[in-house]
Amino acid sequence: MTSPAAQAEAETFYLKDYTPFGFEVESVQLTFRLAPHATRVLSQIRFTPKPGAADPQFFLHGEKLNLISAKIDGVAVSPVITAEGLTCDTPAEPFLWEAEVEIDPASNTALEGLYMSGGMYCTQCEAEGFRKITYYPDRPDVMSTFTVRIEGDEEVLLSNGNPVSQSQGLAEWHDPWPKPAYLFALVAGDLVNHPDTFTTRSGKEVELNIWVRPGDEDKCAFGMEALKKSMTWDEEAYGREYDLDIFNIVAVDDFNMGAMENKGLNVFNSSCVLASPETSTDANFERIEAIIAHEYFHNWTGNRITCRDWFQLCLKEGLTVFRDAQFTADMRSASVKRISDVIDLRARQFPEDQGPLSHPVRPEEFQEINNFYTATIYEKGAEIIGMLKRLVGDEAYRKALDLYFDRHDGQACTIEDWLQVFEDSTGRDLTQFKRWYAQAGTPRLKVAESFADGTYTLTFEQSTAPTPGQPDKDPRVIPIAVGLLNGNGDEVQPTTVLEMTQAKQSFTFEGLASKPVPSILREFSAPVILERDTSNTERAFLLAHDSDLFNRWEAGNALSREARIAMVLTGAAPDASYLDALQKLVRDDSLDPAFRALILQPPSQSDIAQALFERGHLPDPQKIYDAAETLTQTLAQQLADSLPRLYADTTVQGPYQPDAVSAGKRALNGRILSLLTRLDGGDQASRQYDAADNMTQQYAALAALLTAEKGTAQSQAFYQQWQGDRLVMDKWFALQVAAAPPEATAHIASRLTEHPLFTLKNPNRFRAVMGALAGSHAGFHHASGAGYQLLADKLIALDSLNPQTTARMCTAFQTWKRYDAPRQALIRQQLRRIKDTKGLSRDTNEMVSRILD
Ligand code: 0A1
Ligand code: ZN
Repeated sequence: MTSPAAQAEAETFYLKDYTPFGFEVESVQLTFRLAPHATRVLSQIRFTPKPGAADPQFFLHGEKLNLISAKIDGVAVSPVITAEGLTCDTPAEPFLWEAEVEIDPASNTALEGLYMSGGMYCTQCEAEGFRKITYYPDRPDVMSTFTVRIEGDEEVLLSNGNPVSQSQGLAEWHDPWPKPAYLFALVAGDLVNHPDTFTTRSGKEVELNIWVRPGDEDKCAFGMEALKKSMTWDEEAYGREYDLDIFNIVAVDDFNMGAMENKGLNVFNSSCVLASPETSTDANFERIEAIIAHEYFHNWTGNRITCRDWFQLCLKEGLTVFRDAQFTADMRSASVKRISDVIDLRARQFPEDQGPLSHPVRPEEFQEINNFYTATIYEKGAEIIGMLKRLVGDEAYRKALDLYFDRHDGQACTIEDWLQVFEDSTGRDLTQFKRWYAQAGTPRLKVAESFADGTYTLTFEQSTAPTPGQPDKDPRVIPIAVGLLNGNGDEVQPTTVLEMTQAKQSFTFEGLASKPVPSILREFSAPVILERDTSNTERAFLLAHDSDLFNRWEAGNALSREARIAMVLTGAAPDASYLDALQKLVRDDSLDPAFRALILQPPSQSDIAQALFERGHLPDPQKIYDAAETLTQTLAQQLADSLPRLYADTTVQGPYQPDAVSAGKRALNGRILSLLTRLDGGDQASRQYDAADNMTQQYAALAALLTAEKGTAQSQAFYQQWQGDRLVMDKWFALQVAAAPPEATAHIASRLTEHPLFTLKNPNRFRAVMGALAGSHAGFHHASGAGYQLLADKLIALDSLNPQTTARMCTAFQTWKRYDAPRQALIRQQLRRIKDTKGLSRDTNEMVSRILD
């Protein structure tokens, strides 16, 4: 156990200190003798010293390993061992390192390295888990081929690459593609598979499998189709083919993240791969399709070309998120995907970028890399690539990517390598653009306009507030997509991309008959906060006429936000023109139902709190909640006459299909049902609950009922029906917390943590309850402080079992400085209590310290 004083001195790693490893790893041969509490791992690794290496020390990472023996060229050696690894004298010539270690997967609750989940063995090595399996230079720039022998009683024994031999109790795998250790994987269990095949465009036949626990085999078909679609899409959109004889996916119940792209052996949180109409909602289906695509796309962007060091994480993650977003846009509706992504960016990345955890997309220092798998690295990283593509154009983007794959295949690269490819293939100088990677914080973009003699001028001013360690910011390159509309709503200037490079810059449009209405930042062409003095009339005009669907939604979103803010600040009634505009859109059958559902989705209460804070008001979570309730109630009443018909028109008939069109209709139908439930006492929702033959409708009905403080019987029935299904039970746990009124949220969450099916050991279950608590704005921030206290209690309890999930959940506190002094005091008290916990993990200590700063 580390003392709090020792934690404060946790080592910080710096990008500027990068030094290559002093040895080449020629080959890795591993043997696993599996046993739950005493697995033996034998390694045979061929090292070649690099002549003239800057760091000639032979250091192998290793944590919590019991070293049984170590040999160099067959002769026993006695390395110097510390908590982080070992060092040893080595020959000046190539040599063979052999070690045997013992590890205890059954006691590994941190779910990093080799662990057990539901009786099966599995691994998670990103970012630094391999060092918990054996001694190794566990850094992404050390790449080697791996041969793996697994000895175990389990029916299925899997590792990376292609199978070499399989027999009872033994399997051997060889991965011909050199890879870093973080992509290593091993799975062993009594699993069943859903098999298929895929023929690549050059005619190579690939065996595909989704491996699951017996009983889950009927939940694999959708994931398999998503995998095949992803393989085809990557060939067509990026010219990338799969490169092994086999591609395995395994579903695991206990997993810290969504999924992991291990070479040829992707490991998935079961919630991100298992799907059936009866147990999964439309949102689950869409997410599963996107995550399968994401992990598959990593095969090129991450695996074939990997990161030199973890500071470059966005190199693989930003690009792969960007690619999976393109895929989803192609498979479903591009504008709906863009709107959903921006909602998510604002909900998760903007608060991070504007608070104490703000960091550059390419950070320059960290203590615990696991804390940097953030919305900034992933989602803002993807936004940067979107901007780059917009600036250079589609064709040049594709050419640059071809060059990237050609030039860097098999390498561990940096952001400099990535940008160089664009510079070389387009002739552009990207020095200023690179600031997007180096500077943290969300830029604000102020807009002013003028019109004279047919010339319309837009003047933009950019600024970024200081962020931790970065007091001053330089202007960035901002692509601003703009269109202009005349007073009839016709487009007089189609979308054009203005390239802003200065702190303040004007752009003119000539030859206009009258002052136009601008549609600025179409498709959300840059991750910035637009500040413009504009009227609700103009917003309503754009909501009705803009040809850019994103900006149409944005106008509606702004109207809704302003209506709520006015209600909170002045107690005003809901804005009538906003309600009118909304009603028109909801009834407009020419619009995509998925888009109409998004228009009906109110801005989150946390967004309203942030907007109030930015305007100099202390957000009162209860008032924000009350305003949201009143607005929804008023909308329901105004739409009262048309709701039954709208409900009937949007009800999808026939057997459930998870396609985007049906899902969009059901999304709208669900919104209408929740409005209807406010008026009919829950009759329609109860009927829907009883008749539902799919989880989307069953869940929507239960959610509508519980939110209206009804549905006790249905909730019990749901429990009876689904108590044996882990993933559905996560929904049951989460929904009760999410639907609770603010004063009861913490109490209900607390009660659920006493439920026999609650466990700290399963991250999905923990997140279901505690994530729902943190996500319930008014409930979590209830003035009693009960929400803060409960979360802190559970984080303290979880930390000694699973530091990674604990640390991630600490982000619930990151917005604390928005709130009033009493709430800040309550939160500070809980953060201090966590920080003072004896033996606190490095992960959690880093997060809490940064949030408190
Ligand atoms: N690379 C995976 C996600 C992942 C990241 C970190 C992990 O442990 C710290 C585990 C998984 C992805 O992007 O899908
Ligand atoms: Zn990823």
